[in-house]
Amino acid sequence: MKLYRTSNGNYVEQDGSFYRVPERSWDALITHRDLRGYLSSLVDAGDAVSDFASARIDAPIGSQEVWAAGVTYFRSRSARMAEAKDAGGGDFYDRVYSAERPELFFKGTASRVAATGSHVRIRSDAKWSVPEPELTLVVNQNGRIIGYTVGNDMSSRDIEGENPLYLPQAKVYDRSCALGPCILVSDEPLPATTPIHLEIQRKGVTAFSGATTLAELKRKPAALVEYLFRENNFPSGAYLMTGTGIVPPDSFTLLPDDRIRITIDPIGTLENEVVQGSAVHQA
Ligand code: DO4
Ligand code: MG
Repeated sequence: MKLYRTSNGNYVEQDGSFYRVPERSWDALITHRDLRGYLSSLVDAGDAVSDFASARIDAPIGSQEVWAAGVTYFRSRSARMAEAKDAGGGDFYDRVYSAERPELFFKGTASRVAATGSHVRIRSDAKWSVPEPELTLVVNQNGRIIGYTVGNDMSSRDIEGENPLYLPQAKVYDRSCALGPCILVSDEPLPATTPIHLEIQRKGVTAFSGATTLAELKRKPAALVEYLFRENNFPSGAYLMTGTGIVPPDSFTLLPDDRIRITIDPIGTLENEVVQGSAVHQA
């Protein structure tokens, strides 16, 4: 079952049919004591609607904070070590990859998050920008994973590589995060075979494509959530991006008008166009 937040309100989708969700508060849905049961009852009532197609899909987020885990794939560890070598920071990434405590950082709130079909941004003071395609956990107020969405942790690699202490500037800025298109509502862990695909189109041609699977994710999603909820309360729940396993070659940087497509099969495709500068602040 997939849950969508749209300009017409919330919908649940099952097997290609859409049903209206009377509960309009996204926070109330994420903190519902039995979200799956509630949505199933709407599907079972059988009142499919046809107006979903005319709605704009919004980012599936309310007042939740978005956090991110880093260096959870070997590919990410190697890329960060290389980019931070001159700054003497390479060793940190190696150490955090194998440490018991994961790297977790704050990524943003709804105002910085782009929906599918809207724009993500690259910084004007960055020369080396990449998307990071990441399975994103939807976690309720009790620390229980209730679903999954597709995430893009936009990153400025030159700023991050110059000094690891610049990480918040490399990672957190307007439209530096995209989530969507929906939440796959499920209490079950996703299989290790779950594929994650990234494709970047430039002027209609594929400029980069890559893939990984959850088998390459070094840490268990539940263990990442356990660390996030240590000493932190999230009364409306939280989103936790699980890190990237796909890093384009060092010669690659995003450019304005590039189209980024991230697909995680049981969830869907998150698609965004890239802009630079302040022209598009909120679409
Ligand atoms: O340590 C820097 C960020 C790592 C990250 O965002 C990732 O591995 O996905
Ligand atoms: Mg990342």
